[in-house]
Amino acid sequence: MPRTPRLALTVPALCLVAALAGCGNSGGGGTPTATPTATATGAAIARITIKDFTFRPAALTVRPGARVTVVNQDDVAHTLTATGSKPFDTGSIAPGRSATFTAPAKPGGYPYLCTVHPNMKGTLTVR
Ligand SMILES: [Cu+2]
Repeated sequence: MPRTPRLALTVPALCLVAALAGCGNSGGGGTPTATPTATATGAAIARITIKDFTFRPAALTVRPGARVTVVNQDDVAHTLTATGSKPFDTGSIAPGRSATFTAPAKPGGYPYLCTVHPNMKGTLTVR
């Protein structure tokens, strides 16, 4: 069969590529595309990682109303809960999962802790 149209091969190949791209988007809720930075001053997305019962970084400065993603890399659940009137609180974050909260609009220092392990502490600074 010398006359097999080439299209028959290229079209399914394109479909496969599209399927793979879609798959990467919805697969397992894994890694955000944001580059990890220790301090996120002025950045739209800030990030705090919990590992070995420690908030990293323990002190982070963000803009008012910034979105802060908290990633739990431990094998137990943690929370990131502001003290006092709780202007932010992720609730329980399961092992290997992440949560996002919105930083307060009012500039200042906001101490927080893990309600499960109150010895875990950190401070979010808004300015
Ligand atoms: Cu904890």
